[in-house]
Amino acid sequence: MLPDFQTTIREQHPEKVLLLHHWDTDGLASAAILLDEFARLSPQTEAVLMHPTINNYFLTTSEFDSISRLKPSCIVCVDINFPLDVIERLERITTTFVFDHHSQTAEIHRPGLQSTKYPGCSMLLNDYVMKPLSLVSVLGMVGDMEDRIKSRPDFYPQVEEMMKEHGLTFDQIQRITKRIDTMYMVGDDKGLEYAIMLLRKNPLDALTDPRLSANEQELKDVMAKTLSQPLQEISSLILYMPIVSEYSLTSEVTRAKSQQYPDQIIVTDQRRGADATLYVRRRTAPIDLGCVVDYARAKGYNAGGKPEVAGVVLPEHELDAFREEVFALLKKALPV
Ligand SMILES: [Mn+2]
Repeated sequence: MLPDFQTTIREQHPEKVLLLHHWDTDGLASAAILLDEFARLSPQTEAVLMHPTINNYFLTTSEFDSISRLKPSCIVCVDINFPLDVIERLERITTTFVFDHHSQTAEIHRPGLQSTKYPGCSMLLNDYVMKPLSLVSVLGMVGDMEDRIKSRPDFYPQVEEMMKEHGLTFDQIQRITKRIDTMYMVGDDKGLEYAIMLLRKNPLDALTDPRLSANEQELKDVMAKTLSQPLQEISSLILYMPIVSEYSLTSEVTRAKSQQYPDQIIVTDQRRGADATLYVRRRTAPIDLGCVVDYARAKGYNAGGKPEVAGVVLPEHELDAFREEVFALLKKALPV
């Protein structure tokens, strides 16, 4: 029997819990829900927030070392599709719970809850803790799915319910997620915790928060300049664009381009020091991008995603060769 998360918190009142969360809106909303849960079930428990280095879907040796030194009673991972070996290494430190909706964690059968049925981890957690629906719980799935959430008859009614309750349009809800996402995009590590606290207090504050406004302003010109670049046509179904910026733009640029070209597969990449990130996203193209994740992992790279998106982190000097391999892989997997 796997240990039950709520029972563990409620009955054992762990002294210190490490909460490892993803850096996007879904990860931050999920962390906010869990912090509320700790406060409710075991107020004496100290919850320590931590996230992997932005863009890394793994932990570095020094991050593992600081986790060991922290001596947490248990670890909770939310919305990060860590490879199994990372989870196993965490389990060697202490009991680890995993709450996730990514396909890479779907079959790992760990304490917590893993289910790909959910379009957002925040919604998965909301159901898990059996709380009444909240704005925070729908924000994660709007952040992850954007307007595609409208085509989920099993989950869009929950978004509509929150729109009604808070007098918001869908665009305003989406705007909250976009503004929250600026924190990781500008690389503001401390700001992630600030955003979690803002979500716990009142997610509507995100619409006017000055710190988020400053981020948004900062990113506006960079994004516009990047998005105005032409895409390179690799084939009729594959479009590619390299991104050059000091900010993390791959995910956001790829989303925007995918919206603009819904029938094509968008491939982007960005170099950051010794590493590079490669992103692939599709909307209607009949392909499960898990094939890119599997391929990258077989090469020893860190990779994760869902059927419609794949993200890979790899050594910068291997990017050019790997990108060509991804193009070949996509061409082979697509129907002619
Ligand atoms: Mn997510």
